[in-house]
Amino acid sequence: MKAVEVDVIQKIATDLFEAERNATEVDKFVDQYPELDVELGYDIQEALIEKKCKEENTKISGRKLGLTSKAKQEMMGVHEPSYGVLLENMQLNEGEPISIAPLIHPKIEPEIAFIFNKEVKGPSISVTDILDATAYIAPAMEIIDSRYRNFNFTLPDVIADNSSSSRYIFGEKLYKVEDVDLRLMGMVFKKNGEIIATSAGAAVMGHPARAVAWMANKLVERGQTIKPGEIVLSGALSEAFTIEPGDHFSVSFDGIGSLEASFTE
Ligand code: 0L1
Ligand code: MG
Repeated sequence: MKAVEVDVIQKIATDLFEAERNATEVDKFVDQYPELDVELGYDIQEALIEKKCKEENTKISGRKLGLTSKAKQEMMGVHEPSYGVLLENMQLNEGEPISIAPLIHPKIEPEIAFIFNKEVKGPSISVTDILDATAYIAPAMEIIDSRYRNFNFTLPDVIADNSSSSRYIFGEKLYKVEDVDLRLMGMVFKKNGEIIATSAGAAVMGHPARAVAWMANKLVERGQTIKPGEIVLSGALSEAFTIEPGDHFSVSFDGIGSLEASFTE
């Protein structure tokens, strides 16, 4: 890697780290750094995660998929999904009120959590390989919070920003993956008691495990794998909804129960 690239990686990672810490927005970087492509985006994401682990004294707990639905890809003008890293200090506990004060402009989306008990190492990972390595699944919600002004970014920008990761929560009760059909599994998402979205697992790349397989096959290009004990969030089954203080969201899935989250100032 050229010295100038190393400088760009560290500069953008530091700007994104500070933006999150101070809850301030930044402008997308691609205009300033035309060399910013998907690969450089993942280099920056890695540098950002390394910095967060060190300065926030936390550890990697898993991964997340982003931009997995065609609708979201079209909305954001991108042509492929992205992945990001989950850290232990991003996990929220079921039932605890969640303060949005430290966040910039948070949104919430319904997802499925996969909990792995075997390593998954690409290439050529299939849906079946993902299901075989999955110990449990659970209903989940992801709180995303892009550090970019008005969620305005390109694919390399959002990858650098750890795919807008902020917080995540999944149900304490875990379910065996073989007991459900993830593709056909229905989902109802409610805000303050009103239904705001309905969907099924197939909204995530035709099958939520296909999204996870895509990621496993991408990870190996960077010498990485999904590790036993890690959690992977599938990608959203609906659009993301803005969170306001006082909001209460619930997600219910056919066969794997439900999960609730309440937000405060
Ligand atoms: O988890 C997601 O799908 C978010 C990925 C990044 C796109 C966004 O911030 O909306
Ligand atoms: Mg998500």
